[in-house]
Amino acid sequence: MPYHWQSTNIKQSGVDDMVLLPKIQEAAIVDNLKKRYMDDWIFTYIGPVLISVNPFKQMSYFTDKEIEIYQGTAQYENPPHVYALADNMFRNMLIERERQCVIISGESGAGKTVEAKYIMHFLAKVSGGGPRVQHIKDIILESNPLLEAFGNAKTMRNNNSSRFGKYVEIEFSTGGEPVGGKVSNFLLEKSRVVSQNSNERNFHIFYQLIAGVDGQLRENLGLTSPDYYYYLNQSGSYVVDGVNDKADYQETLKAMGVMEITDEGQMSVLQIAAGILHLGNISFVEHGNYASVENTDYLDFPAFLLGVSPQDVQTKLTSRIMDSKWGGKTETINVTLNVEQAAYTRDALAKALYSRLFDYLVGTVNKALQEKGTDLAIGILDIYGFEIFQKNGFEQFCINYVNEKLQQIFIELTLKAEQEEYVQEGIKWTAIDYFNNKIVCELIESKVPPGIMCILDDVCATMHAVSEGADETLMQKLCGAVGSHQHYQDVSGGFIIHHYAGKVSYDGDGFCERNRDVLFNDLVLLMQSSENPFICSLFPENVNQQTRGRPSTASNKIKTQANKLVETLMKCTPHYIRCIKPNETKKANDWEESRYAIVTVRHGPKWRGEPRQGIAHIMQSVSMDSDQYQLGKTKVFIKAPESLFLLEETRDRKYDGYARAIQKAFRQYI
Ligand code: AD9
Ligand code: MG
Repeated sequence: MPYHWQSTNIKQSGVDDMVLLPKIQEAAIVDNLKKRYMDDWIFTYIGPVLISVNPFKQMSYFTDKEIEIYQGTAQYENPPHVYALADNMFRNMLIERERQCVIISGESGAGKTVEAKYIMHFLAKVSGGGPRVQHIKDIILESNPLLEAFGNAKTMRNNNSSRFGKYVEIEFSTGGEPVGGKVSNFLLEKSRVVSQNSNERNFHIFYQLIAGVDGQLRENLGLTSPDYYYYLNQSGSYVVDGVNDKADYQETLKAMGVMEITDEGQMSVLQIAAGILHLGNISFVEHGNYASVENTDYLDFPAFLLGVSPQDVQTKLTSRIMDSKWGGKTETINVTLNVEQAAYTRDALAKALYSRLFDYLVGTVNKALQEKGTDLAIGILDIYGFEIFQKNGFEQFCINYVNEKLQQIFIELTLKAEQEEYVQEGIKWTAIDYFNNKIVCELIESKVPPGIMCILDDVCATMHAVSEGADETLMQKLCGAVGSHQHYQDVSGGFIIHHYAGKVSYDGDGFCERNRDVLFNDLVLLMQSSENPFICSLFPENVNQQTRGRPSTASNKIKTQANKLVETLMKCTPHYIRCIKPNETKKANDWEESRYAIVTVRHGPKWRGEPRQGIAHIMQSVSMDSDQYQLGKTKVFIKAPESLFLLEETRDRKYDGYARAIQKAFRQYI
């Protein structure tokens, strides 16, 4: 081990790379991780994949000193580290002249976002440049607090959970200076704006506003305490351990400044956020089968903040103009809404405002970055992990679909690379039986024969409005079309998908409505009538223009985005980080034994001599059975181990994509 590591007093036990374990089996892998974790070393390789176990405390080895140590060194020279991976991407990009990407996966709260930020930090530090380049770096780094303020929230599983997916591409000049970039965002969980589970919070920005704004502005925005607002008080959670909303508010303002959002623009952003809070406080009572606003005093503030008249807000939330076909003629009729429909309309407006505001903010980052279309780029994918809850709805369906697609890329890329390598290296190999999840992707997204999304779109298009029976019709149609698919199971009120990471039972309730995701014209017109040009600009659509063909649906959008992402990633040299959450307590030094079975394992060997002999020595010393590996011309190939990774998700299945990747592992030892 290089001298500088000895001087840090960090004791490292276990092996740096799981391929050095005598038998690459789940229990041994887990034990190795645990040992290292308990010695405060969170990183380990499993072949080309970097594993990071969330320490839930600040580690000492993320300073400028480590950045210096890892910069420009070969992977095996230092202990495994996210900086080693970042350095590898950076150098690979410059030397091979290839685009690079890193796919960061792992369950909620495992540390994906933290690792993504370390990578950005490393790249900003090691890449050179003058003032213009510094400005690009500032934008990239400051986009994090900005998008986290509006896109992250406290959930049961993570106090700073990303509620959107993000792919950040940093573009470089041929000399390795950041010159531009692009942020793509995926599927913001906008339902959180109007309701949250108990003990969870709404998006951070609302609490930041309440904690951070004072003086005249506080009065103008009508800010009181969080329990005053219906959109915040349903869950009963207001403060978060380790989060300082007041300080974060200042950080958000600073970040908006870096994105060159004018003072006026910033004021509009704050006004919309406050306006949403006040919108939520409009409640309705039944008035002879129709909804009326319970207390009209509550109309004034949201109307004021959104630049519209209180009367218009009242009308548009309690009635709707609809086209009615009668005797060959189309007439416009004004339909009065009941209490439930009025509350639904209010929430639809709040969600639309918020998601459009979020898209605007992502747009400001992109405008500031000015994508250049350079050949050299590093992409960082930080997306919400696979989700299995007690109750899984349309959001989980979309999130899990994106994860299926990522798994598919992993399989495609690692297998393709592996097989080419076997041929090059003259290795005899037989196909390893692994689960290719392509079949699950097809069940969801296929056009011919129609998959779940296609059938969902059909039902949404043929049922005139989202009526009570739409979800039931969907379940019947699904049963008829994909009922016999081996990864689909029909259950009362919903369906089960056998995902690569386990079975998930989806509740069909609300699928059609969430998929249609239409904003009624009345609401669009209301927002377009705003005195505030910024608010009008968030609603640019022309409601009088007939849309040709079917209107786009939410599933269509996520499918298009996911496939575009796949296309982008496939053009890059991929790198992988797998984040692991060692406990549910969010505490440091806590390794939940119950999560895995533990066995004892011997320490890995060290070799400083001639490579081929070294390999033989390693194999011997770890009692690797001779049928478990083959020597290639320049590499050693190891048979697929049981995978650690699925342990985290279902704990009982093979995850052969990773297993395949491990076979590449010995590269650095030769
Ligand atoms: V989610 O799918 O967005 O809900 P992530 O992104 O995987 O999730 P995140 O990076 O937000 O998890 O990490 C959760 C928390 O764990 C952080 O807020 C930190 O408090 C903690 N964490 C994670 N990684 C590290 C680390 N390398 N060092 C210290 C860490 N703390
Ligand atoms: Mg995250």
